[in-house]
Amino acid sequence: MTDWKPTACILCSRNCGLSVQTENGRLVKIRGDKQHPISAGYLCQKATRLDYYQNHADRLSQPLRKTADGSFEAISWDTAISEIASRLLALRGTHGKRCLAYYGGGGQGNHIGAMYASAFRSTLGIPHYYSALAQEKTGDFWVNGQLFGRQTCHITEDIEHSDCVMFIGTNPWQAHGIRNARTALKDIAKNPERTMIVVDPRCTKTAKMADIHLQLRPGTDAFLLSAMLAIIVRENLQDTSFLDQHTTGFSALREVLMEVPVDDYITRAGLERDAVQAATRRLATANSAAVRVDLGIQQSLNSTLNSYLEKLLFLVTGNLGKKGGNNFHSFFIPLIAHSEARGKRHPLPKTAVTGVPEIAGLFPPNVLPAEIDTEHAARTRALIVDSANPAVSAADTQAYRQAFDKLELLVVVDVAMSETAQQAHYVLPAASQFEKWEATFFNLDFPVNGFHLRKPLFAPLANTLPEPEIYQRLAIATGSIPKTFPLLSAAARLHQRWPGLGIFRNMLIMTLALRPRLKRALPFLLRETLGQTLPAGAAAAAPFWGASQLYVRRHAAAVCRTGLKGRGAQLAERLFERIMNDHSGTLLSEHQYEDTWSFIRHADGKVHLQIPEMLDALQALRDQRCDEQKDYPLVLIAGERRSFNANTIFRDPLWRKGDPEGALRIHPQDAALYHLQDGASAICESERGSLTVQIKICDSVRPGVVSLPHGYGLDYPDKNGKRQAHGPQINLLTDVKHCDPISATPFHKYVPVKLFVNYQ
Ligand SMILES: Nc1nc2c(c(=O)[nH]1)N[C@H]1C(S)=C(S)[C@@H](COP(=O)(O)OP(=O)(O)OC[C@H]3O[C@@H](n4cnc5c(=O)[nH]c(N)nc54)[C@H](O)[C@@H]3O)O[C@H]1N2
Ligand SMILES: Nc1nc2c(c(=O)[nH]1)N[C@H]1C(S)=C(S)[C@@H](COP(=O)(O)OP(=O)(O)OC[C@H]3O[C@@H](n4cnc5c(=O)[nH]c(N)nc54)[C@H](O)[C@@H]3O)O[C@H]1N2
Ligand code: SF4
Ligand SMILES: [Mo]
Repeated sequence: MTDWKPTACILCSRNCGLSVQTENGRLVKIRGDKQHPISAGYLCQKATRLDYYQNHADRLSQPLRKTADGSFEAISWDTAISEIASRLLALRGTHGKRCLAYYGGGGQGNHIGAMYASAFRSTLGIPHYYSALAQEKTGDFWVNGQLFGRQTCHITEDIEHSDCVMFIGTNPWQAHGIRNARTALKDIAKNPERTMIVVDPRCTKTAKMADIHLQLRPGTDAFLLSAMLAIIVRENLQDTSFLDQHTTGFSALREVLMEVPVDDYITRAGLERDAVQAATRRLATANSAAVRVDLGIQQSLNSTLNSYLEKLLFLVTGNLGKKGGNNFHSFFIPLIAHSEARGKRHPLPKTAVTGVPEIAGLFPPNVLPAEIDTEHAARTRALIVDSANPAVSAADTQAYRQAFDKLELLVVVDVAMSETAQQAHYVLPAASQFEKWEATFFNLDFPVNGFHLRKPLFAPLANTLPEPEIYQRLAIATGSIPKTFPLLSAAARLHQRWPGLGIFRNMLIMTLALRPRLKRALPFLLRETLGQTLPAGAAAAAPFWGASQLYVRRHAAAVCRTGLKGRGAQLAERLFERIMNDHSGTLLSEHQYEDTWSFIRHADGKVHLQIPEMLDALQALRDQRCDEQKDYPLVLIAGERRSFNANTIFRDPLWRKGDPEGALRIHPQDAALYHLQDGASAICESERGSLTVQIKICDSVRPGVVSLPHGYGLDYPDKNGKRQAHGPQINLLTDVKHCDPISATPFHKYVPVKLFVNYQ
């Protein structure tokens, strides 16, 4: 047994700080790290079983190459890198770079590698970047771009200080997503002065704690939210002085809202007027209110419109830019970009075959199969997948499987033999997140934001490499970057002796001015130069030196409020030093609420409420029918977060303490209607496919609604090495075509299905 060591949980975007004891390569004791600047000792039940991620029978321990008979053979790293590089170059040479694509880029806790993958993409010229984020949040990012001027203007919620919190389509008790969720929820629930409103078709643990639970029909949020906004303007509950001072376009919006048939929409949502009115008045009259949303509206019908309407709720009521309201936050490393056309020479990037536009620098997984599985000359022929398992986690498993078979080159970088890896031509084994320097870029907090650079707990499993090394080798082998940077390396050594003189910084500025193309290779360049002067093995963290310089340029006053002194480059050096030395994580910045306005990127500094596409969509709601489909009378919520699921991060089914089958939840009324007993096996069928499920009767779902967890259905070798799947692989039921018209995000939370007894 060793001392307690700091690290972080890698299972959700909160990345709580952990304090762990290790023994013989195992995580044996895990508790919350009180020193962590954001989570301060918090953790949930999933984190204590992290050793099932670190140690299991499916870990990869050598590079693999697919043979002619479909099996894998072990090869050396040198062979793997040089063969992959030459195949990428050959495909690019014959078909142009448009045939290249990349999917993934960091899961819930491993984003250092993503920075290097991004540099690899831009130096080699891979134009298509697909990400799970474009399976959930691109509608939201698109709306942010319209409202606030850039798709990178990202909103957070000051839940802890809020008098009234509205959760729409999210279950923070299970899914978290907000700081120390369970503590925050309990605090609201026990304080009679504070109100919690929950909008969810299921009576979740969060909904049970709410003052008002609006248990709407799935997929009808656009009706409910527009009815609430219409009540606000009809009852004159809007914050007029806020709207005058900070927004444009309210009168056009108001006109459309005045036309909303409130009672009809509330009925369509399956709700009562009194409850909706009470919730609306409470939200609009609270001293402070914050709206927090997630997949329940982002992966359901009208998802981009939903993202517009939920933001209008806090905008029209004047709850942006104040304590207890919604605010923008800083990014230490930007997770997303802003996609727009810049003149004729730089049109908005689109996918080569389906012509779907990029949003926030990302393309949607829902179109990838169509980009590959076609005879189109510009089709995708080579794909690199890293830290993702789209063969099961993207919509439409069948379409994905078939498309992957058509690829001329599929390379998977993973720690485990995922379903996607099983289809690959090359599998590259990465060191796990506890075997390398790592960090998360989900630093989305405001007013106080933090960053946690984690030291490895273990040596890498033999023959695995951290991603920065993998991408640097690939970049060198494809001739995309130089092997060494002698002048900058010399400057880095001088910087190590005299950090105050700015020698490295000045040399870097000069080098980039002379060779601007090297900007694309910046992470590689910093790792190879400054990185070599950092404490043992921490070279991959060198880009955070550059990030500190940029962060300080924009947020100096907020950085100083965390206790650091100095200005400009000197302050940046101190921030970087603190990041390198505080192994439990460190504060980045402490903003003031009024700083929110400086994040808006429209030239007039205002929020532009009038978005023509959204006002059209709002008006078109009137004619939208949400009737039941006769052949598939139930709505399946495909992808619930439960106590023991965590995306596809755990492969060993033993990690689950309960719910081994990932049961389908169904209301007693529906169970009786379809003759289904508790615990029985049933067939769940959609237009796209079918699955065997286990029935769990419970009254937490609305009648007509059933629910399955995501992250199940992964195969895992049994004692004899035979692979067996565990639980439902829900994306066998979803269809790539079933998605939002603007962002192409899937409707995972609205899958029409039927159920019948499984007699087998
Ligand atoms: N335990 C656990 N936690 C996780 C994860 C995990 O796998 N397991 N994954 C992480 C990830 S990647 C993400 S993105 C987040 C997601 O976090 P959440 O979005 O909070 O989680 P979900 O359970 O997918 O969906 C939230 C709620 O939406 C409701 N819902 C379904 N349909 C509708 C609808 O039509 N309208 C409304 N208003 N609500 C609806 C569901 O009943 C559910 O309670 O969770 C993160 N945290
Ligand atoms: N039907 C339905 N589908 C869904 C959802 C849903 O609610 N319903 N939710 C969606 C959402 S919100 C998300 S975020 C996605 C998540 O799905 P994915 O984007 O596929 O992400 P993960 O499941 O987190 O992928 C994890 C992969 O990363 C690997 N990995 C772990 N650590 C490392 C590492 O250090 N390096 C590398 N290279 N690999 C590593 C794991 O072994 C695993 O194969 O699923 C989506 N799919
Ligand atoms: S809240 Fe998320 S990051 Fe924190 S312990 Fe639970 S799963 Fe891990
Ligand atoms: Mo997600």
